[in-house]
Amino acid sequence: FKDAPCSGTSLATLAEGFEDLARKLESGDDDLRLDAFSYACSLVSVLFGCLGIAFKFAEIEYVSKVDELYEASKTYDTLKNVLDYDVEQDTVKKPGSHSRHLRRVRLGLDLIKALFKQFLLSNDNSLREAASTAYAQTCAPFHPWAVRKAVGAGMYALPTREQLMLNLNETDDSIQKEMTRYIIASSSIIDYIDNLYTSRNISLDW
Ligand code: 1PZ
Repeated sequence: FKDAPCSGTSLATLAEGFEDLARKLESGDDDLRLDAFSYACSLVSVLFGCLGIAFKFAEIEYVSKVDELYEASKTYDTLKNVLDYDVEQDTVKKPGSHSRHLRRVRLGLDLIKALFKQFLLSNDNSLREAASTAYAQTCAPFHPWAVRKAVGAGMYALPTREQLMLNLNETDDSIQKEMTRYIIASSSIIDYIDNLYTSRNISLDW
């Protein structure tokens, strides 16, 4: 995943990646390819460099799951193939299964979406409120106590809003534009993934 074509900032590349996926769905292709999906997910990496050392474990956690899904794309063409295989084997929620990884990566995409939304709602120079709210809305309900505690502690080490914009090489206007693009595009991908589970009678309470 190292050589992403870069037409603008990395945040623009991230937004583009998810818009590409969303366009595929819009054009009536409802069988998303796993390689294309994991490529878009890998573009999130731009954010990790900006978060500081406290979130190194979030990076390791997220990246290893995306990498594993990319490896799986050599065996399974599409997201549906992954779900169908795990349903058949009764391994959807099994630790380490592709369907479980997909669910976890989807949590990460939703966290970023919520974070961008909070970022756009407030002018606070500290990102702690925005990040805490986003985490509470998305991942926290599915994380054990120890993980929630560690994330809470890491929130004190976040960069400021100004530092984040500087790191991402964005202005007030451009960051608003790119975050909005990601929020819209990722929403349809998140809904699509949720539907893969619910349409197979798998609840989303895990
Ligand atoms: C400025 C932005 C600040 C946002 C900070 C939010 C940080 C969230 C940190 C999340 C840490 C996840 C730690 C590990 C969780 C694991 O217990 C679970 C279960 O894994 P399994 O049992 O299936 O092996 N893993 C997950 O839920 C994956 C969630 C990935 C979240 C990655 C964060 C992505 C992006 C943040 C970047 C802005």
